[in-house]
Amino acid sequence: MTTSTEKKIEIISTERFELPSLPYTYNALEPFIDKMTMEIHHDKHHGAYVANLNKALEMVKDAPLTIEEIIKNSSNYSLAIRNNGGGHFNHSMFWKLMKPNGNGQPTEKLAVALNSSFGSFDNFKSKFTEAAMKHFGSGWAWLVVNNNKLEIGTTSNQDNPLMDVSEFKGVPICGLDVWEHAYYLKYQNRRADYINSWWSIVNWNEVEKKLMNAK
Ligand code: MN3
Repeated sequence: MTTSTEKKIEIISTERFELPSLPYTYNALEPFIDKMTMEIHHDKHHGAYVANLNKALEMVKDAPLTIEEIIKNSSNYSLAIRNNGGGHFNHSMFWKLMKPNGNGQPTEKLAVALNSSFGSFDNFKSKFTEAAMKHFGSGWAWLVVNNNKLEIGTTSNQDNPLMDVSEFKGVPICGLDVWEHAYYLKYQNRRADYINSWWSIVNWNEVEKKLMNAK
């Protein structure tokens, strides 16, 4: 017990944050998201957020050990920590929010919550799609729990609704990366086609799990 605790602290203090592995292979989300996009997005983009976050944290004395603490208190930190910490947090969540061979339908408890907030699953999808389409430039579209209600909104760059600096707030239970790096190789400028494809690979079990945890 003591040994494993010591070991854990040692790992955190020397390496801070690590790039998590994808929960599936690079080509698992094809044809909706192609292998090369996943390789570059995960290894290069997410990899760079982790490396740059660790570098920026070297300057911080007594930085928190969890990414959640850093995100929630982002006003205390530099812009580099806000951007790269957000990048690490958002992408770690994003990979798990997708899965191969999804059936496109929400799980039971989630469907009830979506129906009660948005009238129907289709209405939720069209409102979320609209928010993701209308977001200008780089950022994320989110489904959040805020004061026990489900809400849709967006953030710019790598901001997250949990950040104290974010205008749109809540506990995110689903999120879509609308940076061009997420879709440009396959979809070029066609963000609408990317969003439409993404609905086929949403991991609704994960969204429901996050909904239950947020309550
Ligand atoms: Mn991205």
